[in-house]
Formats: sequence, structure tokens, C-alpha cells
Amino acid sequence: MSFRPPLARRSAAVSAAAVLAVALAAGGAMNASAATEGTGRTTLRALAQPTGLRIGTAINTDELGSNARYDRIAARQFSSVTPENVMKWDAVEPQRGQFDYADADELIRFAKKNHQLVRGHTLVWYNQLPQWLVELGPSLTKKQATAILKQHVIDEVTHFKGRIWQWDVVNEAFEEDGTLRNSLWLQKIGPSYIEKAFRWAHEADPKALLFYNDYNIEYGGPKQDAAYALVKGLKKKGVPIDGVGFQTHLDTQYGIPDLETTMKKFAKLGLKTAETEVDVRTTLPVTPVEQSAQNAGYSETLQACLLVKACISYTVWGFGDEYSWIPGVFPGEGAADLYDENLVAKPQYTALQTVLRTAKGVPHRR
Ligand code: 9MR
Repeated sequence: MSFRPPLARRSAAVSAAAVLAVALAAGGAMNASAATEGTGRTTLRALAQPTGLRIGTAINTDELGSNARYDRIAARQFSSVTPENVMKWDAVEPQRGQFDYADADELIRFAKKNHQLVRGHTLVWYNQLPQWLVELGPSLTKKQATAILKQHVIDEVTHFKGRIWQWDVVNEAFEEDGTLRNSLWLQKIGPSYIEKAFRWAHEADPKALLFYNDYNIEYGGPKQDAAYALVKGLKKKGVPIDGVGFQTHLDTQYGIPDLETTMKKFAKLGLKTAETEVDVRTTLPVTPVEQSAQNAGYSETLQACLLVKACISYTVWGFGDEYSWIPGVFPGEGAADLYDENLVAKPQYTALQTVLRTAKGVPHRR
């Protein structure tokens, strides 16, 4: 998995001079851990509430219920949650026919208690498949693979029926060059697995909003073009798709994508949009100029969402650096989240508050 944006857009990086000017104006060296977490009416969810925009986070269920500070932040600051791993196929059906929804159910309970909506993540993906399926995969016929995938989608959506706001039905179906990823599903079923998955999910829970979700489609290039062509085609055929999720895993070295323009383009197809997995990584240790670029990464992507009425949720991929997936995948990089290793709010957090304070008067969304 590369998570690097297409070359063509790298020149769109925030101008280094502009970033430096901001850093200098802010008094030179910025303290990376200095930010005051909002309480009461200044939490992220409270500031966003008048706009109808949901501010979400991915949740690491290992922490939930065992780390009081983690629970408190998750409950107070966010109005939507996404399970980081526990709704993935390897988690919910570790042995064939043996289901384990315990962790995901616990998250659903947490969300209900805290008046949060849930983004379901994810039904059809090439990754995090259970071992039994990885082993069985190569021998499957088209008919068998279709039956297995259908059963999975129907079982899981039915289990959570009425409790999921948005489902990431199909996740990361494209390669960087815009060709369909050579997943088990493409190999065995062909490209129609995508529309089938949306139809099955809709059949099982007609009220859930159904999303196609991917990374690097925030930047112009063949992957974004392919995703656009896909969802345009699905809409034209009457396939029940409601939205497109832009994961938005950013890195300060590649700059900030123009999500306002991009989301408006997708919205014109009659789709909702969401930023589903926002984080902004950088090389460590974080210098003042990188800190400033990270702040800009968060604030510009949130501002883009506020400027696009179709954008209904802005979700960060975890809120604490301690639990981030980044250091394991990009050695030497990190500090991508809103809170540091001790769950102390960072300037990125303040940057989001600042944008939300400007939101008065933006069109309301639901
Ligand atoms: O954050 C997730 C991490 O804990 C898992 O090990 C990883 C396995 O692939 O998946 C991470 O979440 C991914 C998400 O499900 C889809 N988009 C990319 C995310 C980061 O890899």
C-alpha cells in the first residue's frame, strides 16, 4: 500500500515560504504539545453541531473501556465513530460460519450512549480477510465466490441493521494507475462484484447510506478519474450508492489536495461525500514548519468539507498518536493525530476548533 499521492499533484504542496511565514508570525518555534482541549460548548462536536456536520473518529476498541482518558475524549469530542478494525471480515468471521461481533457491538453501545452515529467499515475489501478465506480463495469458482461474498455482506449488514449511518461497502478497489485492484473479488467475480455488493447491502438495510471509500482519490490523477467513472456509472445504472469517502491520509511532504473542488465534482453526480480517515503525518521529530503544515492539513481539509454541502462527515483516523497505524507502516514518520502519546491535545486540535468557529451560516447538512 503506498498512500503516496500521484506525482502530478506534489507541486500543489503548501508553499514552504507561506508555511514559514505563518510559523514565524506565530513567534518562531511552536510548542507541538501546546493546545487547550475544548470542553462544554468548545468541544469539536459542539462547535460543529449547528452545521449538522458530524465530526468523527476511528475507535481502537482495545482502549475502549480500559483507558478512561481515551473514553472521555472519544465521547466528548466526537459525534460519530468508526471501528478501526472490528467490523472487518477477519474480525467478524474468524472461522468459517463462526461469527464474533462482540467488540463491534460494544462500540455500537458506546456510540448509542454518547449520541454518536456509526460509520460501518468495511464490507468488501482485499485486505484483512480471514485466514480460512485466504486459503480457500484460489480454489473458488465464480459462483462460490459470489455466494460467499453475498452471504458476508448480507450477514453483517443484517446484524447491524438500523444501527449504521454510513457503510463503507467497497473499500480501495483501485490501483494508483486507475486499474481495478487485482483482489480475490476481481479475480473470481469480475468487476461486477462492486455493484453486486451495493445491491446486497441495500437489500439488507435500505436505510443505511452506502459509500465507496478510497485513499489518494483526493488528488487529481488516474485513480480519482477511475473512482469518478465508477460511481458515475453506478448512479447511471441505478445501483444504490449514496456517497464517496475520501480517506484523506495526508503527509506534509506531498501537500494538501483541493478537496473542495473534488468533492463538489462528485457531489454533482447526486452523491454525498465524506472525509473518512483523516490524518496528517510528517517526518519525526516535528519541526515548527512541519507542525504548521500539519495544522494547515487539518484545517484546510475541514474547511473544504464545510464548503461542500454534500460533505456530511469529517472523520479522523484515530485521535491519539500512541495508537496510530502510521509508525508501523512509515518508519520515521508519525505525529499524525490531534492528540500526542499522552492524549494531550496538539495544535492540530486547535486548528480544527478555529475552522469550526467560522462555520456559522454554512448550509446545514444532515
Ligand atoms: O488503522 C488500521 C490498522 O490498525 C490495521 O492494521 C490496518 C490493516 O490494513 O488497517 C488500518 O486501517 C486502514 C483502513 O481500514 C482502510 N484505509 C487505510 C487505513 C490505514 O491503513
